[in-house]
Amino acid sequence: MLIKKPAEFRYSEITPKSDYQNRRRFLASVPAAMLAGSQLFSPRRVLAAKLPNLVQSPLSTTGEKPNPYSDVATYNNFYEFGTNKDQPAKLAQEFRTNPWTVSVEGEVAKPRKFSIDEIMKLAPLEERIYRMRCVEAWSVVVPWVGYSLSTLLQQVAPTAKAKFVAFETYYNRAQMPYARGIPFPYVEGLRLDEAMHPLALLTVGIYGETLPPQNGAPVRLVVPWKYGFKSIKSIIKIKLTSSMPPTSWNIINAQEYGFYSNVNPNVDHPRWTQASERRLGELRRRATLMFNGYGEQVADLYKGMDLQKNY
Ligand SMILES: Nc1nc2c(c(=O)[nH]1)N[C@H]1C(S)=C(S)[C@@H](COP(=O)(O)O)O[C@H]1N2
Ligand SMILES: [Mo]
Repeated sequence: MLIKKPAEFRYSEITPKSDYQNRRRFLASVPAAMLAGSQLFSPRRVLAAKLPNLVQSPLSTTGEKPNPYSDVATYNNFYEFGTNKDQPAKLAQEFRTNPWTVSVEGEVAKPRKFSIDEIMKLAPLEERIYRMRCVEAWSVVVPWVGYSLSTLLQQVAPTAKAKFVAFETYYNRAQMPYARGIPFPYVEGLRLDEAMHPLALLTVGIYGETLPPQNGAPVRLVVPWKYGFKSIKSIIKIKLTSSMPPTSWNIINAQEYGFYSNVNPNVDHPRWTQASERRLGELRRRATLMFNGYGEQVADLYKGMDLQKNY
């Protein structure tokens, strides 16, 4: 059998789909003699490559049809690569996501740096179909690939002092010359019990492939019951803390973006309604669901809290 087992899978060795396609196109146009000894084709970037041995997760949202790949990979918020939705798909293509290390540190007994290969191998990769609802009132359904963030956090043994989890995105002006609009690096945070909830997904792929750069390669968070901005991309640091960490959108405008940012049709954004949304590819607006439809699983996390105040 030629099928690679997960244990042999190397993020650093997979052939990027686009390199492969470019190579075929290029090879067809160049005389063979010119290619001898050429280093042109050693894959230095990973744009998207097939992930082996995916497990279908029972935590998928049932009955929802995923949007086409093109919706998910061309309509993005990733301010490191421009503030317009169509910019990341164009401007993130040279983003180097290999080698990549995620440091997990802070209030933990066993702080540790994980290479991206270690992250990919830590647990069986699951396909989970989740809704994502942006604070800007558009939504999308995506077959994400990953495993529960709790699996990673358990590896480092959080101490009794750990109450929150702070996340940080890689930032390098040289690679991100179009970064605009918000302070960088991008930071986000969750309460520890939110981060440990099985629905919080440490995400390494979409549609059975590695994440394309514009969707937050090589590793991002997806927190399906919160507005999209909580789902931080291209993570390099995860720090467990005793106090509530700062979050990028809250730093810029605390009136409009709170720490919790749970999807809530009853609490409007000061400048627009959160009661409805537009699913990419649809014309008629849909009613937005409390906790984005994940209330049965997550409402207990917020028992007794005033969600008008803790928005
Ligand atoms: N580092 C970083 N992460 C980010 C953002 C960003 O600008 N930078 N945008 C957020 C917002 S506002 C949304 S809606 C989602 C979009 O994820 P998607 O492009 O995969 O749909 O990413 C979130 N994560
Ligand atoms: Mo968003």
